[in-house]
Amino acid sequence: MNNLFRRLTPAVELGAPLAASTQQAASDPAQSGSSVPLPHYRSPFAHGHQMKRRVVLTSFAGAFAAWSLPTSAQPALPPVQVFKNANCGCCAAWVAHMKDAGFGVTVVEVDDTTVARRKYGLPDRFGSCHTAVVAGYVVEGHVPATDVKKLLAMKPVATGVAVPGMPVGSPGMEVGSRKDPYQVLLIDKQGRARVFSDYSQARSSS
Ligand SMILES: [Cu+2]
Repeated sequence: MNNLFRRLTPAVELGAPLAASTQQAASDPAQSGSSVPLPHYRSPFAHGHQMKRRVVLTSFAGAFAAWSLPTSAQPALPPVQVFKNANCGCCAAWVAHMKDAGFGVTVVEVDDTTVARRKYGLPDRFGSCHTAVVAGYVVEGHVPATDVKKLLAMKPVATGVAVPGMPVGSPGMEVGSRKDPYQVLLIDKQGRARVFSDYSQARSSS
């Protein structure tokens, strides 16, 4: 974003029209930072705040155009590989939850997810119904996508995160409005756990 912003600035200073500057960014992957074409974009500032100066207007337009790229074009989310049993319904629901959150998910159907869990070094006591791998981390069980994004942002030295068991109300384990308390655990390389996110405020209504 900063690079794009900086690269657009010279054109702004030369007084390049807004449309030309924006199209240039769109047609040049190196400028836009992506091979996906930018959608036609109109800055809300053009109408909302009636900024007089083209310099400001064009700079914001460039920044917002890059920011408003489709999710698939954003470099932030690495692919997720999920090991699950073909008959696991709540696993499929969690996969859908991750896709809804913008992750690209590859599913590997296996008879026993324990094999993958052990292969990637997550102790069985933190086990759940499916094991996922993303950016070198294990994501075990019904971990909310927001916590996976938090993990990817924090980049801790760890094996991964886990929601042991299958708590009702966690993503993919919805049963009506019932929400049982649970915690997302961060598992370090020695197999020790600490609380990564606490959903114990959740209340069971049944
Ligand atoms: Cu499950």
